[in-house]
Amino acid sequence: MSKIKNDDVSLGRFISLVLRHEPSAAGIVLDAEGWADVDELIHGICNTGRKLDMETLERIVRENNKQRYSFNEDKTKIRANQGHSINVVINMKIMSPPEVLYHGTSEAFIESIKEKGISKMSRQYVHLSEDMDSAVKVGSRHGKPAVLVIDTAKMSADGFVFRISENGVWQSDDIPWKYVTEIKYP
Ligand code: HQG
Repeated sequence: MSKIKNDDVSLGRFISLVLRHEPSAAGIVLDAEGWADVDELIHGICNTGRKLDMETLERIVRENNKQRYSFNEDKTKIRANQGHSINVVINMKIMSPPEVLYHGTSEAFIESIKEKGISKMSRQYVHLSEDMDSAVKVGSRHGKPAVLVIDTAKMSADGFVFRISENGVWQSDDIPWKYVTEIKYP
C-alpha cells in the first residue's frame, strides 16, 4: 500500500470534524442520514483555504486507516461511518457482540466512570472495540490509558442492544459500572 501523505491525514481530520461534528466549518449542511453532497464538501473545504479535489478525496476515503468515510454508489454523496455528535441517523446493523468488548479511556476518568458508568458524553454512542490494542490507542488520546472490559454477554442477556458501524466499531448505549472490569494498563 502506498504511504499515506501527511496532507491527507490533516485533511482527513478536518473532514471528520465536518462530517461528524460541525458541517458549518465547511459551510455545508448534512441530510438526515448524515450525507454531504460531494461537490459541496469539496467546494466548502477549498473555501477554507485547504486544497481538495475529487481525486484526493477518493484517495483519502480509500486509504483512511480506520475506513472512517463512505461514498454512496455513484460517489455524489459522502458521510462518516460513525462517531457523530450531531443529530443524524446512520442506521447501523444491530448485531450480537462477542462475549466481551473493550473500551479505552483515560485513567483520569475512571473514578467518574465508576460512579456514573460509561457515558456517551458528546457522541451518539459509547464506542467499543473487539481488541485491546485499539482500546489502548483510543484511551491514549485522553492521557494515560486505562482499558475497560465490558461483559457484553451479560448486557445482551439483560436486553441491551449493540450496533456495529460499516468500519467495524461497536456502538452501545450508556454502560452501567456493574458490567465493567478495569484492566490496569502498565
Ligand atoms: C470518557 C475515535 C468521565 C470516555 C475512537 C472517553 C473511537 C467518561 C471520553 C471514537 C465517562 C469521551 C470515540 C464518565 C465516558 N465520566 N469520563 N462517566 N463516561 N467517559 O472522544 O470513546 O479515531 O467522545 O471513556 O476510535 O474516546 O476519531 O470518545 O474517554 O471510536 O475515528 O469520555 O474516536 O475514533 O471521549 O472515542 P470521546 P472515545 P476516531
